[in-house]
Amino acid sequence: MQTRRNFLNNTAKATLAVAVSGSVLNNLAQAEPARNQAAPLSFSQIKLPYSYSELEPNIDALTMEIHYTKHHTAYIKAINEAILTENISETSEEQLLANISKYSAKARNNAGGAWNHNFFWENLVANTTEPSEKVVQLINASFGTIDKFKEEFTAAAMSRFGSGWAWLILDDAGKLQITSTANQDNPLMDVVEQRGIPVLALDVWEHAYYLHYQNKRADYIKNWWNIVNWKKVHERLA
Ligand code: MN3
Repeated sequence: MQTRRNFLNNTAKATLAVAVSGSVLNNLAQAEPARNQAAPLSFSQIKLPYSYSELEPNIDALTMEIHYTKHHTAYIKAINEAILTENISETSEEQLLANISKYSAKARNNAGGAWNHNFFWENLVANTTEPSEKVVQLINASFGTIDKFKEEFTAAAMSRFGSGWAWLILDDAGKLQITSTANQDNPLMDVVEQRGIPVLALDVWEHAYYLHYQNKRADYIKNWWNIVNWKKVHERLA
């Protein structure tokens, strides 16, 4: 049973959340219905919408299998541990990310790792298709042409030093922008320079490509365009 103090704490948090709900990010964080306060937030791994080998030759089967069953699984396990040991009471994954500065490095790294990979798996498909008219219009409005966008996104992914991610995000003004983050940070977190709603992401950690591409990150990125799920980008912008 909820104590009166907990109830007041939760009410205060809810009031605060409403007070700062001006931005689209906060609206997103509140989109999920409130969870039962007794059940802590728990991350889970999505089922891959393709087999490990289906993205070949662009991403090899062994890389996919290790990436999904070892790396991603470990992030999920660690964030769920951190939620329990740190008594994290955020009510959705997005809300946790939006408040991540309040928690430990373990929570930050693993909440990011858990969320980012689910997001990344969904934006891959065995054979890419042309982006929809709506996606093309939005990309053209921000970058001029699709080719120019690909060039700029590739440059962001190439210039991310060490481990991290490149992102296409929707900013508060409804405009698409390219950004990149270090480690497992993402644009939903309150610790990053450029925040926004992610619509496409590329994992440029070496574990995402090293077996097949070794040091050739440029080749990995070039081939990754062959497996971009533009339908998912369209859905995320809808
Ligand atoms: Mn990864």
